[in-house]
Amino acid sequence: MFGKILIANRGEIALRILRACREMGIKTVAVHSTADADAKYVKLADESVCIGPPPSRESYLNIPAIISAAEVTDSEAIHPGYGFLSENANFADRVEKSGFVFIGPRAESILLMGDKVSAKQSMIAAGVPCVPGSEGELPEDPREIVKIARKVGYPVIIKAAGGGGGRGMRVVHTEAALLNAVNMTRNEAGAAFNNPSVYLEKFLENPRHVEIQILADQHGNAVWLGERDCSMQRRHQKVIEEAPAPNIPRRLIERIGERCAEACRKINYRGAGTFEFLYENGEFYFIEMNTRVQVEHPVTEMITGVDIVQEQLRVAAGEKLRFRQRDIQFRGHAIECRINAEDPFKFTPCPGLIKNWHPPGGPGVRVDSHVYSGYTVPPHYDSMIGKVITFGEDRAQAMARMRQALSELVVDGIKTNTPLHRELMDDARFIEGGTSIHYLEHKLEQRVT
Ligand code: MV4
Repeated sequence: MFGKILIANRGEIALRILRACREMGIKTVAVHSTADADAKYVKLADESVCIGPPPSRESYLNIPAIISAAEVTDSEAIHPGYGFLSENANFADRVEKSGFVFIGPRAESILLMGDKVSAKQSMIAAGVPCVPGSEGELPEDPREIVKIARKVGYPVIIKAAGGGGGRGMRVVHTEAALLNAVNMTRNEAGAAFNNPSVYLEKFLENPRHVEIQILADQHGNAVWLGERDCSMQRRHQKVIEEAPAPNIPRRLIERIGERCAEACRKINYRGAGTFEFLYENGEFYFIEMNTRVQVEHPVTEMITGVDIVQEQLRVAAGEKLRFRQRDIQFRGHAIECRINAEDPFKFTPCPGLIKNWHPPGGPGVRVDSHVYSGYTVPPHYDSMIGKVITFGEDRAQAMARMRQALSELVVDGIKTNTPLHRELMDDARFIEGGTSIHYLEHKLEQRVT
């Protein structure tokens, strides 16, 4: 196992990685911008290095500064967390070429999944069900494009190969609008991702977002750790996640999970990863794969007992997975509420001084947060200040514990989205379970403020 690693991230995930290291006896190096000099995880780390001024571009995205920090501290490996450089194949490559281990997949896996056309092609080849559409990128010939769309049937969606996470997409309802939409998406994709390649899919009108967590080692072993329902979202930002996904037949999930694990073996994947699916009318359709640890990984940890960050460290160090699929047992239900420093009605960011922070506690309650009373949320980064996760023997108990946890949570001095979470825990449709990706946005439109 590594003796010392560098954590190339900030906020709650930096603290989460630090905790995993401490438990395993691994020394930690925190890197931080000048805005984060007083952060809790910086003080808790064995060493720290300032890597630049507040803007991410000059600090948390500054590849030479991060690699230099690893060199001067004699770190053996770099954990990228989520966001920032976590899915940057060039970073992974430069880390490894500089003699450090990148705690994540090989650069070529990041590249393969970063291009949504090659990702989808590799999943079709591996037997993972995908949304029907153009097999590969759309051709230049307009008549061919019209033919493909007719065969798929309207509505269709045009997506940029270099996009993902909701960027570079356009829904098309009629043949009259098709070619113009393809051209516009191509132009935007060329400018935004430096890659004009686009593909076409059947547009699913009211799906749920259900994803499968996997873990793979460097010895050809891969397991799936169940699914998460992340349908409660606004503008592609997840708000609540839960595991397992309510009201989906177990046999179906098991079949899909096995396919994902098998796909990992086929592409020689290493590390933690997430297969994103749309789920509609009893069918799963693969859309994208994420090659990083995700914000919502704790709900999977709660129902499996697996520490995903520790397993990332173990497989990166070359160890074999310590469990087989049959050793993975799912128990109970977990829900995560993302706590953001934002206006609960207008969703504008609200950085500033937290005068009082009282996190909840008690049985089945986990809080992953780096903040404390007297902490100032800087304006330069993501507004998420922490996550409240509850576990219960069943969904009703997890929700009851979340209601209690949210009623105990105090964040004084700044606005947060806690009132929205309290409202959602009493929402009849959410309580029923299985709301679609559009539910929250529709609900917010109707909300009188
Ligand atoms: C779709 C779709 C409907 N049909 N693809 C948005 C983010 C990106 N990961 C894929 N996205 C979508 N792809 C087809 N063929 C609807 C969405 C989508 C969405 C997906 C997951 C979570 C939230 C979403 C919000 C709007 C649209």
